[in-house]
Amino acid sequence: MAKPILYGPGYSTYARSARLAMEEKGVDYDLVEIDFIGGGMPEEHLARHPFGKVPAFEHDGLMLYETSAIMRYVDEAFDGPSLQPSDVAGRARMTQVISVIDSYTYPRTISDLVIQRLVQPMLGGTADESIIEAAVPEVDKSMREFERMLGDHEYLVGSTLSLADLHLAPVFAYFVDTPESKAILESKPSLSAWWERIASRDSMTKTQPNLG
Ligand SMILES: N[C@@H](CCC(=O)N[C@@H](CS)C(=O)NCC(=O)O)C(=O)O
Repeated sequence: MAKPILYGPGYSTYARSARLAMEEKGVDYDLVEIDFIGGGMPEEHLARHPFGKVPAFEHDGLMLYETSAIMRYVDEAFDGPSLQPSDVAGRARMTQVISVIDSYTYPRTISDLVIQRLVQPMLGGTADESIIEAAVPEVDKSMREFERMLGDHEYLVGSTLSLADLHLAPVFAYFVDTPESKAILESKPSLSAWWERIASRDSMTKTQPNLG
């Protein structure tokens, strides 16, 4: 089977989720770095992703974009441990968590909090505190929901690692670097324990972004 190619920068949370799926499956892949900070999305990448986002994926003549589609393809097309629950309810829960992350968690945690608190200062700008102030209660709402979903389980969907955990992990990796995460996580022991469990996986070490 041909080696898959992932197009996306090492610093992208969505690209990292797709890479985590490949690492967890033991799939050998090539990463083609697409840098969009500063100069915007390179023109040639729009042929792979008409909406101008990363990542995009290529395998055996198949071109795909949208991270959840890429991750499911990776899980189903390659050997290795299954990353989706075997029962219908479990798969529905996994889809629910992924949709929550895409619709509510990523926009407030990354697009608002992380961009303002971590990225703006890195680029020489100043954080817009009003954006952060508005985002924090919404970030907390996502995190409360993950805490509830985890309950006494080790992973977001029961006792086995799934694509839901891999979808959230890269978002979390940036979130915990914000000072706001401390107060939010203080009251969430299951989520804090989940993060320690996930952060120590080899797949996370291998996909650690190099932020210079
Ligand atoms: N729905 C897309 C979202 C991907 C996405 O938002 N990627 C971010 C990077 S993590 C991006 O491309 N940002 C560039 C931009 O918005 O200009 C997916 O699931 O793959």
